[in-house]
Amino acid sequence: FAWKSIKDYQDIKFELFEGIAKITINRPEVYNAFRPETNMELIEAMDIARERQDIRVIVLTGEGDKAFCSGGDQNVKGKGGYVGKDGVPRLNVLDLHKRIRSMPKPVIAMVNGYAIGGGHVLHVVCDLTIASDNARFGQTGPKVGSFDGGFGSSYLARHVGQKKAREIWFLCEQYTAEEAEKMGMVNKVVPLAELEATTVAWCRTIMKRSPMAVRMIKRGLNAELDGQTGIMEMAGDATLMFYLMEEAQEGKNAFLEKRDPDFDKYPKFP
Ligand code: 1HA
Repeated sequence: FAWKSIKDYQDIKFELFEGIAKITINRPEVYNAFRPETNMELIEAMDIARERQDIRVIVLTGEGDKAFCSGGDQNVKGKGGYVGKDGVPRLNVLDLHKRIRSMPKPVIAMVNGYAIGGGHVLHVVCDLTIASDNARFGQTGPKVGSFDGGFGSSYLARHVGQKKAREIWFLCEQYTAEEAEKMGMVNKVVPLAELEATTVAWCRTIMKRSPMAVRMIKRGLNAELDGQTGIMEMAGDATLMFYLMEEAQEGKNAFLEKRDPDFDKYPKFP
């Protein structure tokens, strides 16, 4: 596939092909572990992908054939978070989770190897996961002095059930791609050589569907778990659709024309 760079970064690659944005964590020497700068770049790329009209689907992956992402970079873990070049400790991968969750376009994890710790949470947060047969999945928090009680546990439990989620977190074992698929946290497993082609094929199918319908389904599925924030995001999209109706335009036009709005002419659906 003829991926074209959208923007150059230090820790990630950000590329486009057809309507697909591919974001690749590019730190293979640490199995694509993230440091604060990595997350800042990922967040910026997600924001650009959200805005751009020529992007319909986002694919998140890791460089090489060893790892998707191995979580927070243990070399820079300090007191209070992962320490960036500015000396400030941060847990800013949580801001990335929020971006993926709120993204009005599907985000697909293309898992090409280890998805471990905070790297496992990243695939959990994505809308879909397509994995290569060499991929391995697992949490490590309670083994290495961390935990993610946010989406990394509650949303995981929605995928695999409460008992399995507790097993994954309490034992910190690794699971094969096949086991992860059986558990319901992976959509499809393919040989590594077919991973990208399969992912692009899935993206192409999604891009044939109605973007607004896909967006509203994502909002609806999120809302159940995301409380007030989930309802707010779904309501925001309802407002967006209302603004597309003549009835909403009439309210604004009447205000600008200093007259009473005439809403009687619009249909009242039963
Ligand atoms: O829990 C959170 C958060 C919670 C709340 C809010 C924010 C959070 C943000 C982050 C996190 C976390 O991510 S905690 C979990 C951190 N990650 C880990 O515990 C995974 C550590 N890595 C491993 O367990 C293993 O490396 C592995 C299962 C992925 C692969 O094992 P393998 O095949 O035996 O390879 P290994 O030799 O261990 O790793 C290859 C190279 O990659 C090593 O470097 P080298 O000795 O060749 O120079 C290894 O040090 C490096 N590497 C792997 N993972 C990391 C790493 N370097 C830094 N950080 C890593 N996470």
